[in-house]
Amino acid sequence: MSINRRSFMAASGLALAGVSQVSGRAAFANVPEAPTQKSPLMQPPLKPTSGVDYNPVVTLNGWTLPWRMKDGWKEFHLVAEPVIREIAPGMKAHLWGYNGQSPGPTIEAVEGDKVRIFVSNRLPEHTTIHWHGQILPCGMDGVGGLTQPQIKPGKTMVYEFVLQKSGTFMYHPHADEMVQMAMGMMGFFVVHPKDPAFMRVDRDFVFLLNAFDIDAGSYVPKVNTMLEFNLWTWNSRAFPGIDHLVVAKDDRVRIRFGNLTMTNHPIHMHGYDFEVSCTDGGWTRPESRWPEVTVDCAVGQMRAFDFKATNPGDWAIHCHKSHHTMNAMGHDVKTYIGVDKTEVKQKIRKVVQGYMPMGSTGMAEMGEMEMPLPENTLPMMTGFGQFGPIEMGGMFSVVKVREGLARDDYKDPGWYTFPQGTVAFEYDGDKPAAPQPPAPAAPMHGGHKKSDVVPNPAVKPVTLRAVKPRGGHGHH
Ligand SMILES: [Cu+2]
Repeated sequence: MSINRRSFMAASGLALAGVSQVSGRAAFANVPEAPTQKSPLMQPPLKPTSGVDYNPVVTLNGWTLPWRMKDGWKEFHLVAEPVIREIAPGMKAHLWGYNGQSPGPTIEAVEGDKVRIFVSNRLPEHTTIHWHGQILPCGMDGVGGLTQPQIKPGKTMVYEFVLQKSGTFMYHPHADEMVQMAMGMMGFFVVHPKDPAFMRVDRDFVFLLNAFDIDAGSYVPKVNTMLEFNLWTWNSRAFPGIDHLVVAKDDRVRIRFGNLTMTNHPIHMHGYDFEVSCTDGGWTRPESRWPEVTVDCAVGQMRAFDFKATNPGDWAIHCHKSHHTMNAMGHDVKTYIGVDKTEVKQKIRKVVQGYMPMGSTGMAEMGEMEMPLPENTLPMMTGFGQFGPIEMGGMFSVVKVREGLARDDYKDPGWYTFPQGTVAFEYDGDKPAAPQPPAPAAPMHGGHKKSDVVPNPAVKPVTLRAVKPRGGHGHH
């Protein structure tokens, strides 16, 4: 693990003053180290070495914050600070985050734990942290002005609470929220059950849905944007920069996410049906669950779904809003489908050298186009799979289910090897199994007009029956 340790005390002589102001406990010998993470790639899960056993989560393109035990308290140290985050290879953003990254590190603990979280502020303005979903004393809730004074630049404050229940939580500032969340300040917080067998899974992935508005060629998000974001990200990463979710066949798998953007995201996974097992309010009751293949996550919500990985393959997982699987530029491109742009093109070329009209037959051509982009800008549709361009961006990744992976093996296994004869194939006119186009003038009341139908031994005759609509709710 590439964690650089540093002593925050060495860097800030103000830390202890802040501590004693808030908690009244001047007796701390020191604050815990605040590890930082520079790599934007998934770090191995942090296994518990003492106390209750649990299966640690894996943070897509992220890491888990180490802690120390001190007199029965699990102590963590978050440092709010400016960070540089690679959104995907080829683009870096200047964000705010925690301990070197946006999002901040995942906090993991166990139901019943006493946690003490030091928060040091290295931002140019004050901040706080709200522990979204946690049941805690009001004064630990982190709402600046309402439940505590804000944490001034250079100061450290301490939050202490007992983890009342297990589940899926997150943390984020409750101070100058619009700016601080638009800049990427957030993190995941998982509390494992006291009973190691309860709701246990073999692989447990977590990520936060976030969004940025970064102009082509620039580095800093526009913080006043309300709706027109141009980068839709998971853990501040856009496809093809998002880690794949690597799973061994027959694993019990959980995928958890929380939404800190300004709009909802229907998260869709291919190849499986699944059930929502947990929200930020707690575990769902078994009798409340129903099968889904898409689960909507509204603003400020969290969802976790579970499935058994019985079906090997490379399965897409993505937001189902198609604008959210595009990178920047997507919304500025005009619709040209069906337009003959020859004349327009010549006129524009007189003004803009090398102008290339796009999309008169659709925009798929952009998936493989190599065109000059402004500095620090991701292509709108990108990424290559084993069959060609994937034509995606934004909130898209791949669940890779493979046979024979070792228990903690999260390495990218490469593209799926499809068993022979299981991939959609081109019709070449000689293969009898390919479907026939429907007969154009087939009567609607049973049977085919014999003269129109080409007999095909592989296709069973179909009887079409027109059903009269019944109005109202007469559908069954
Ligand atoms: Cu979305």
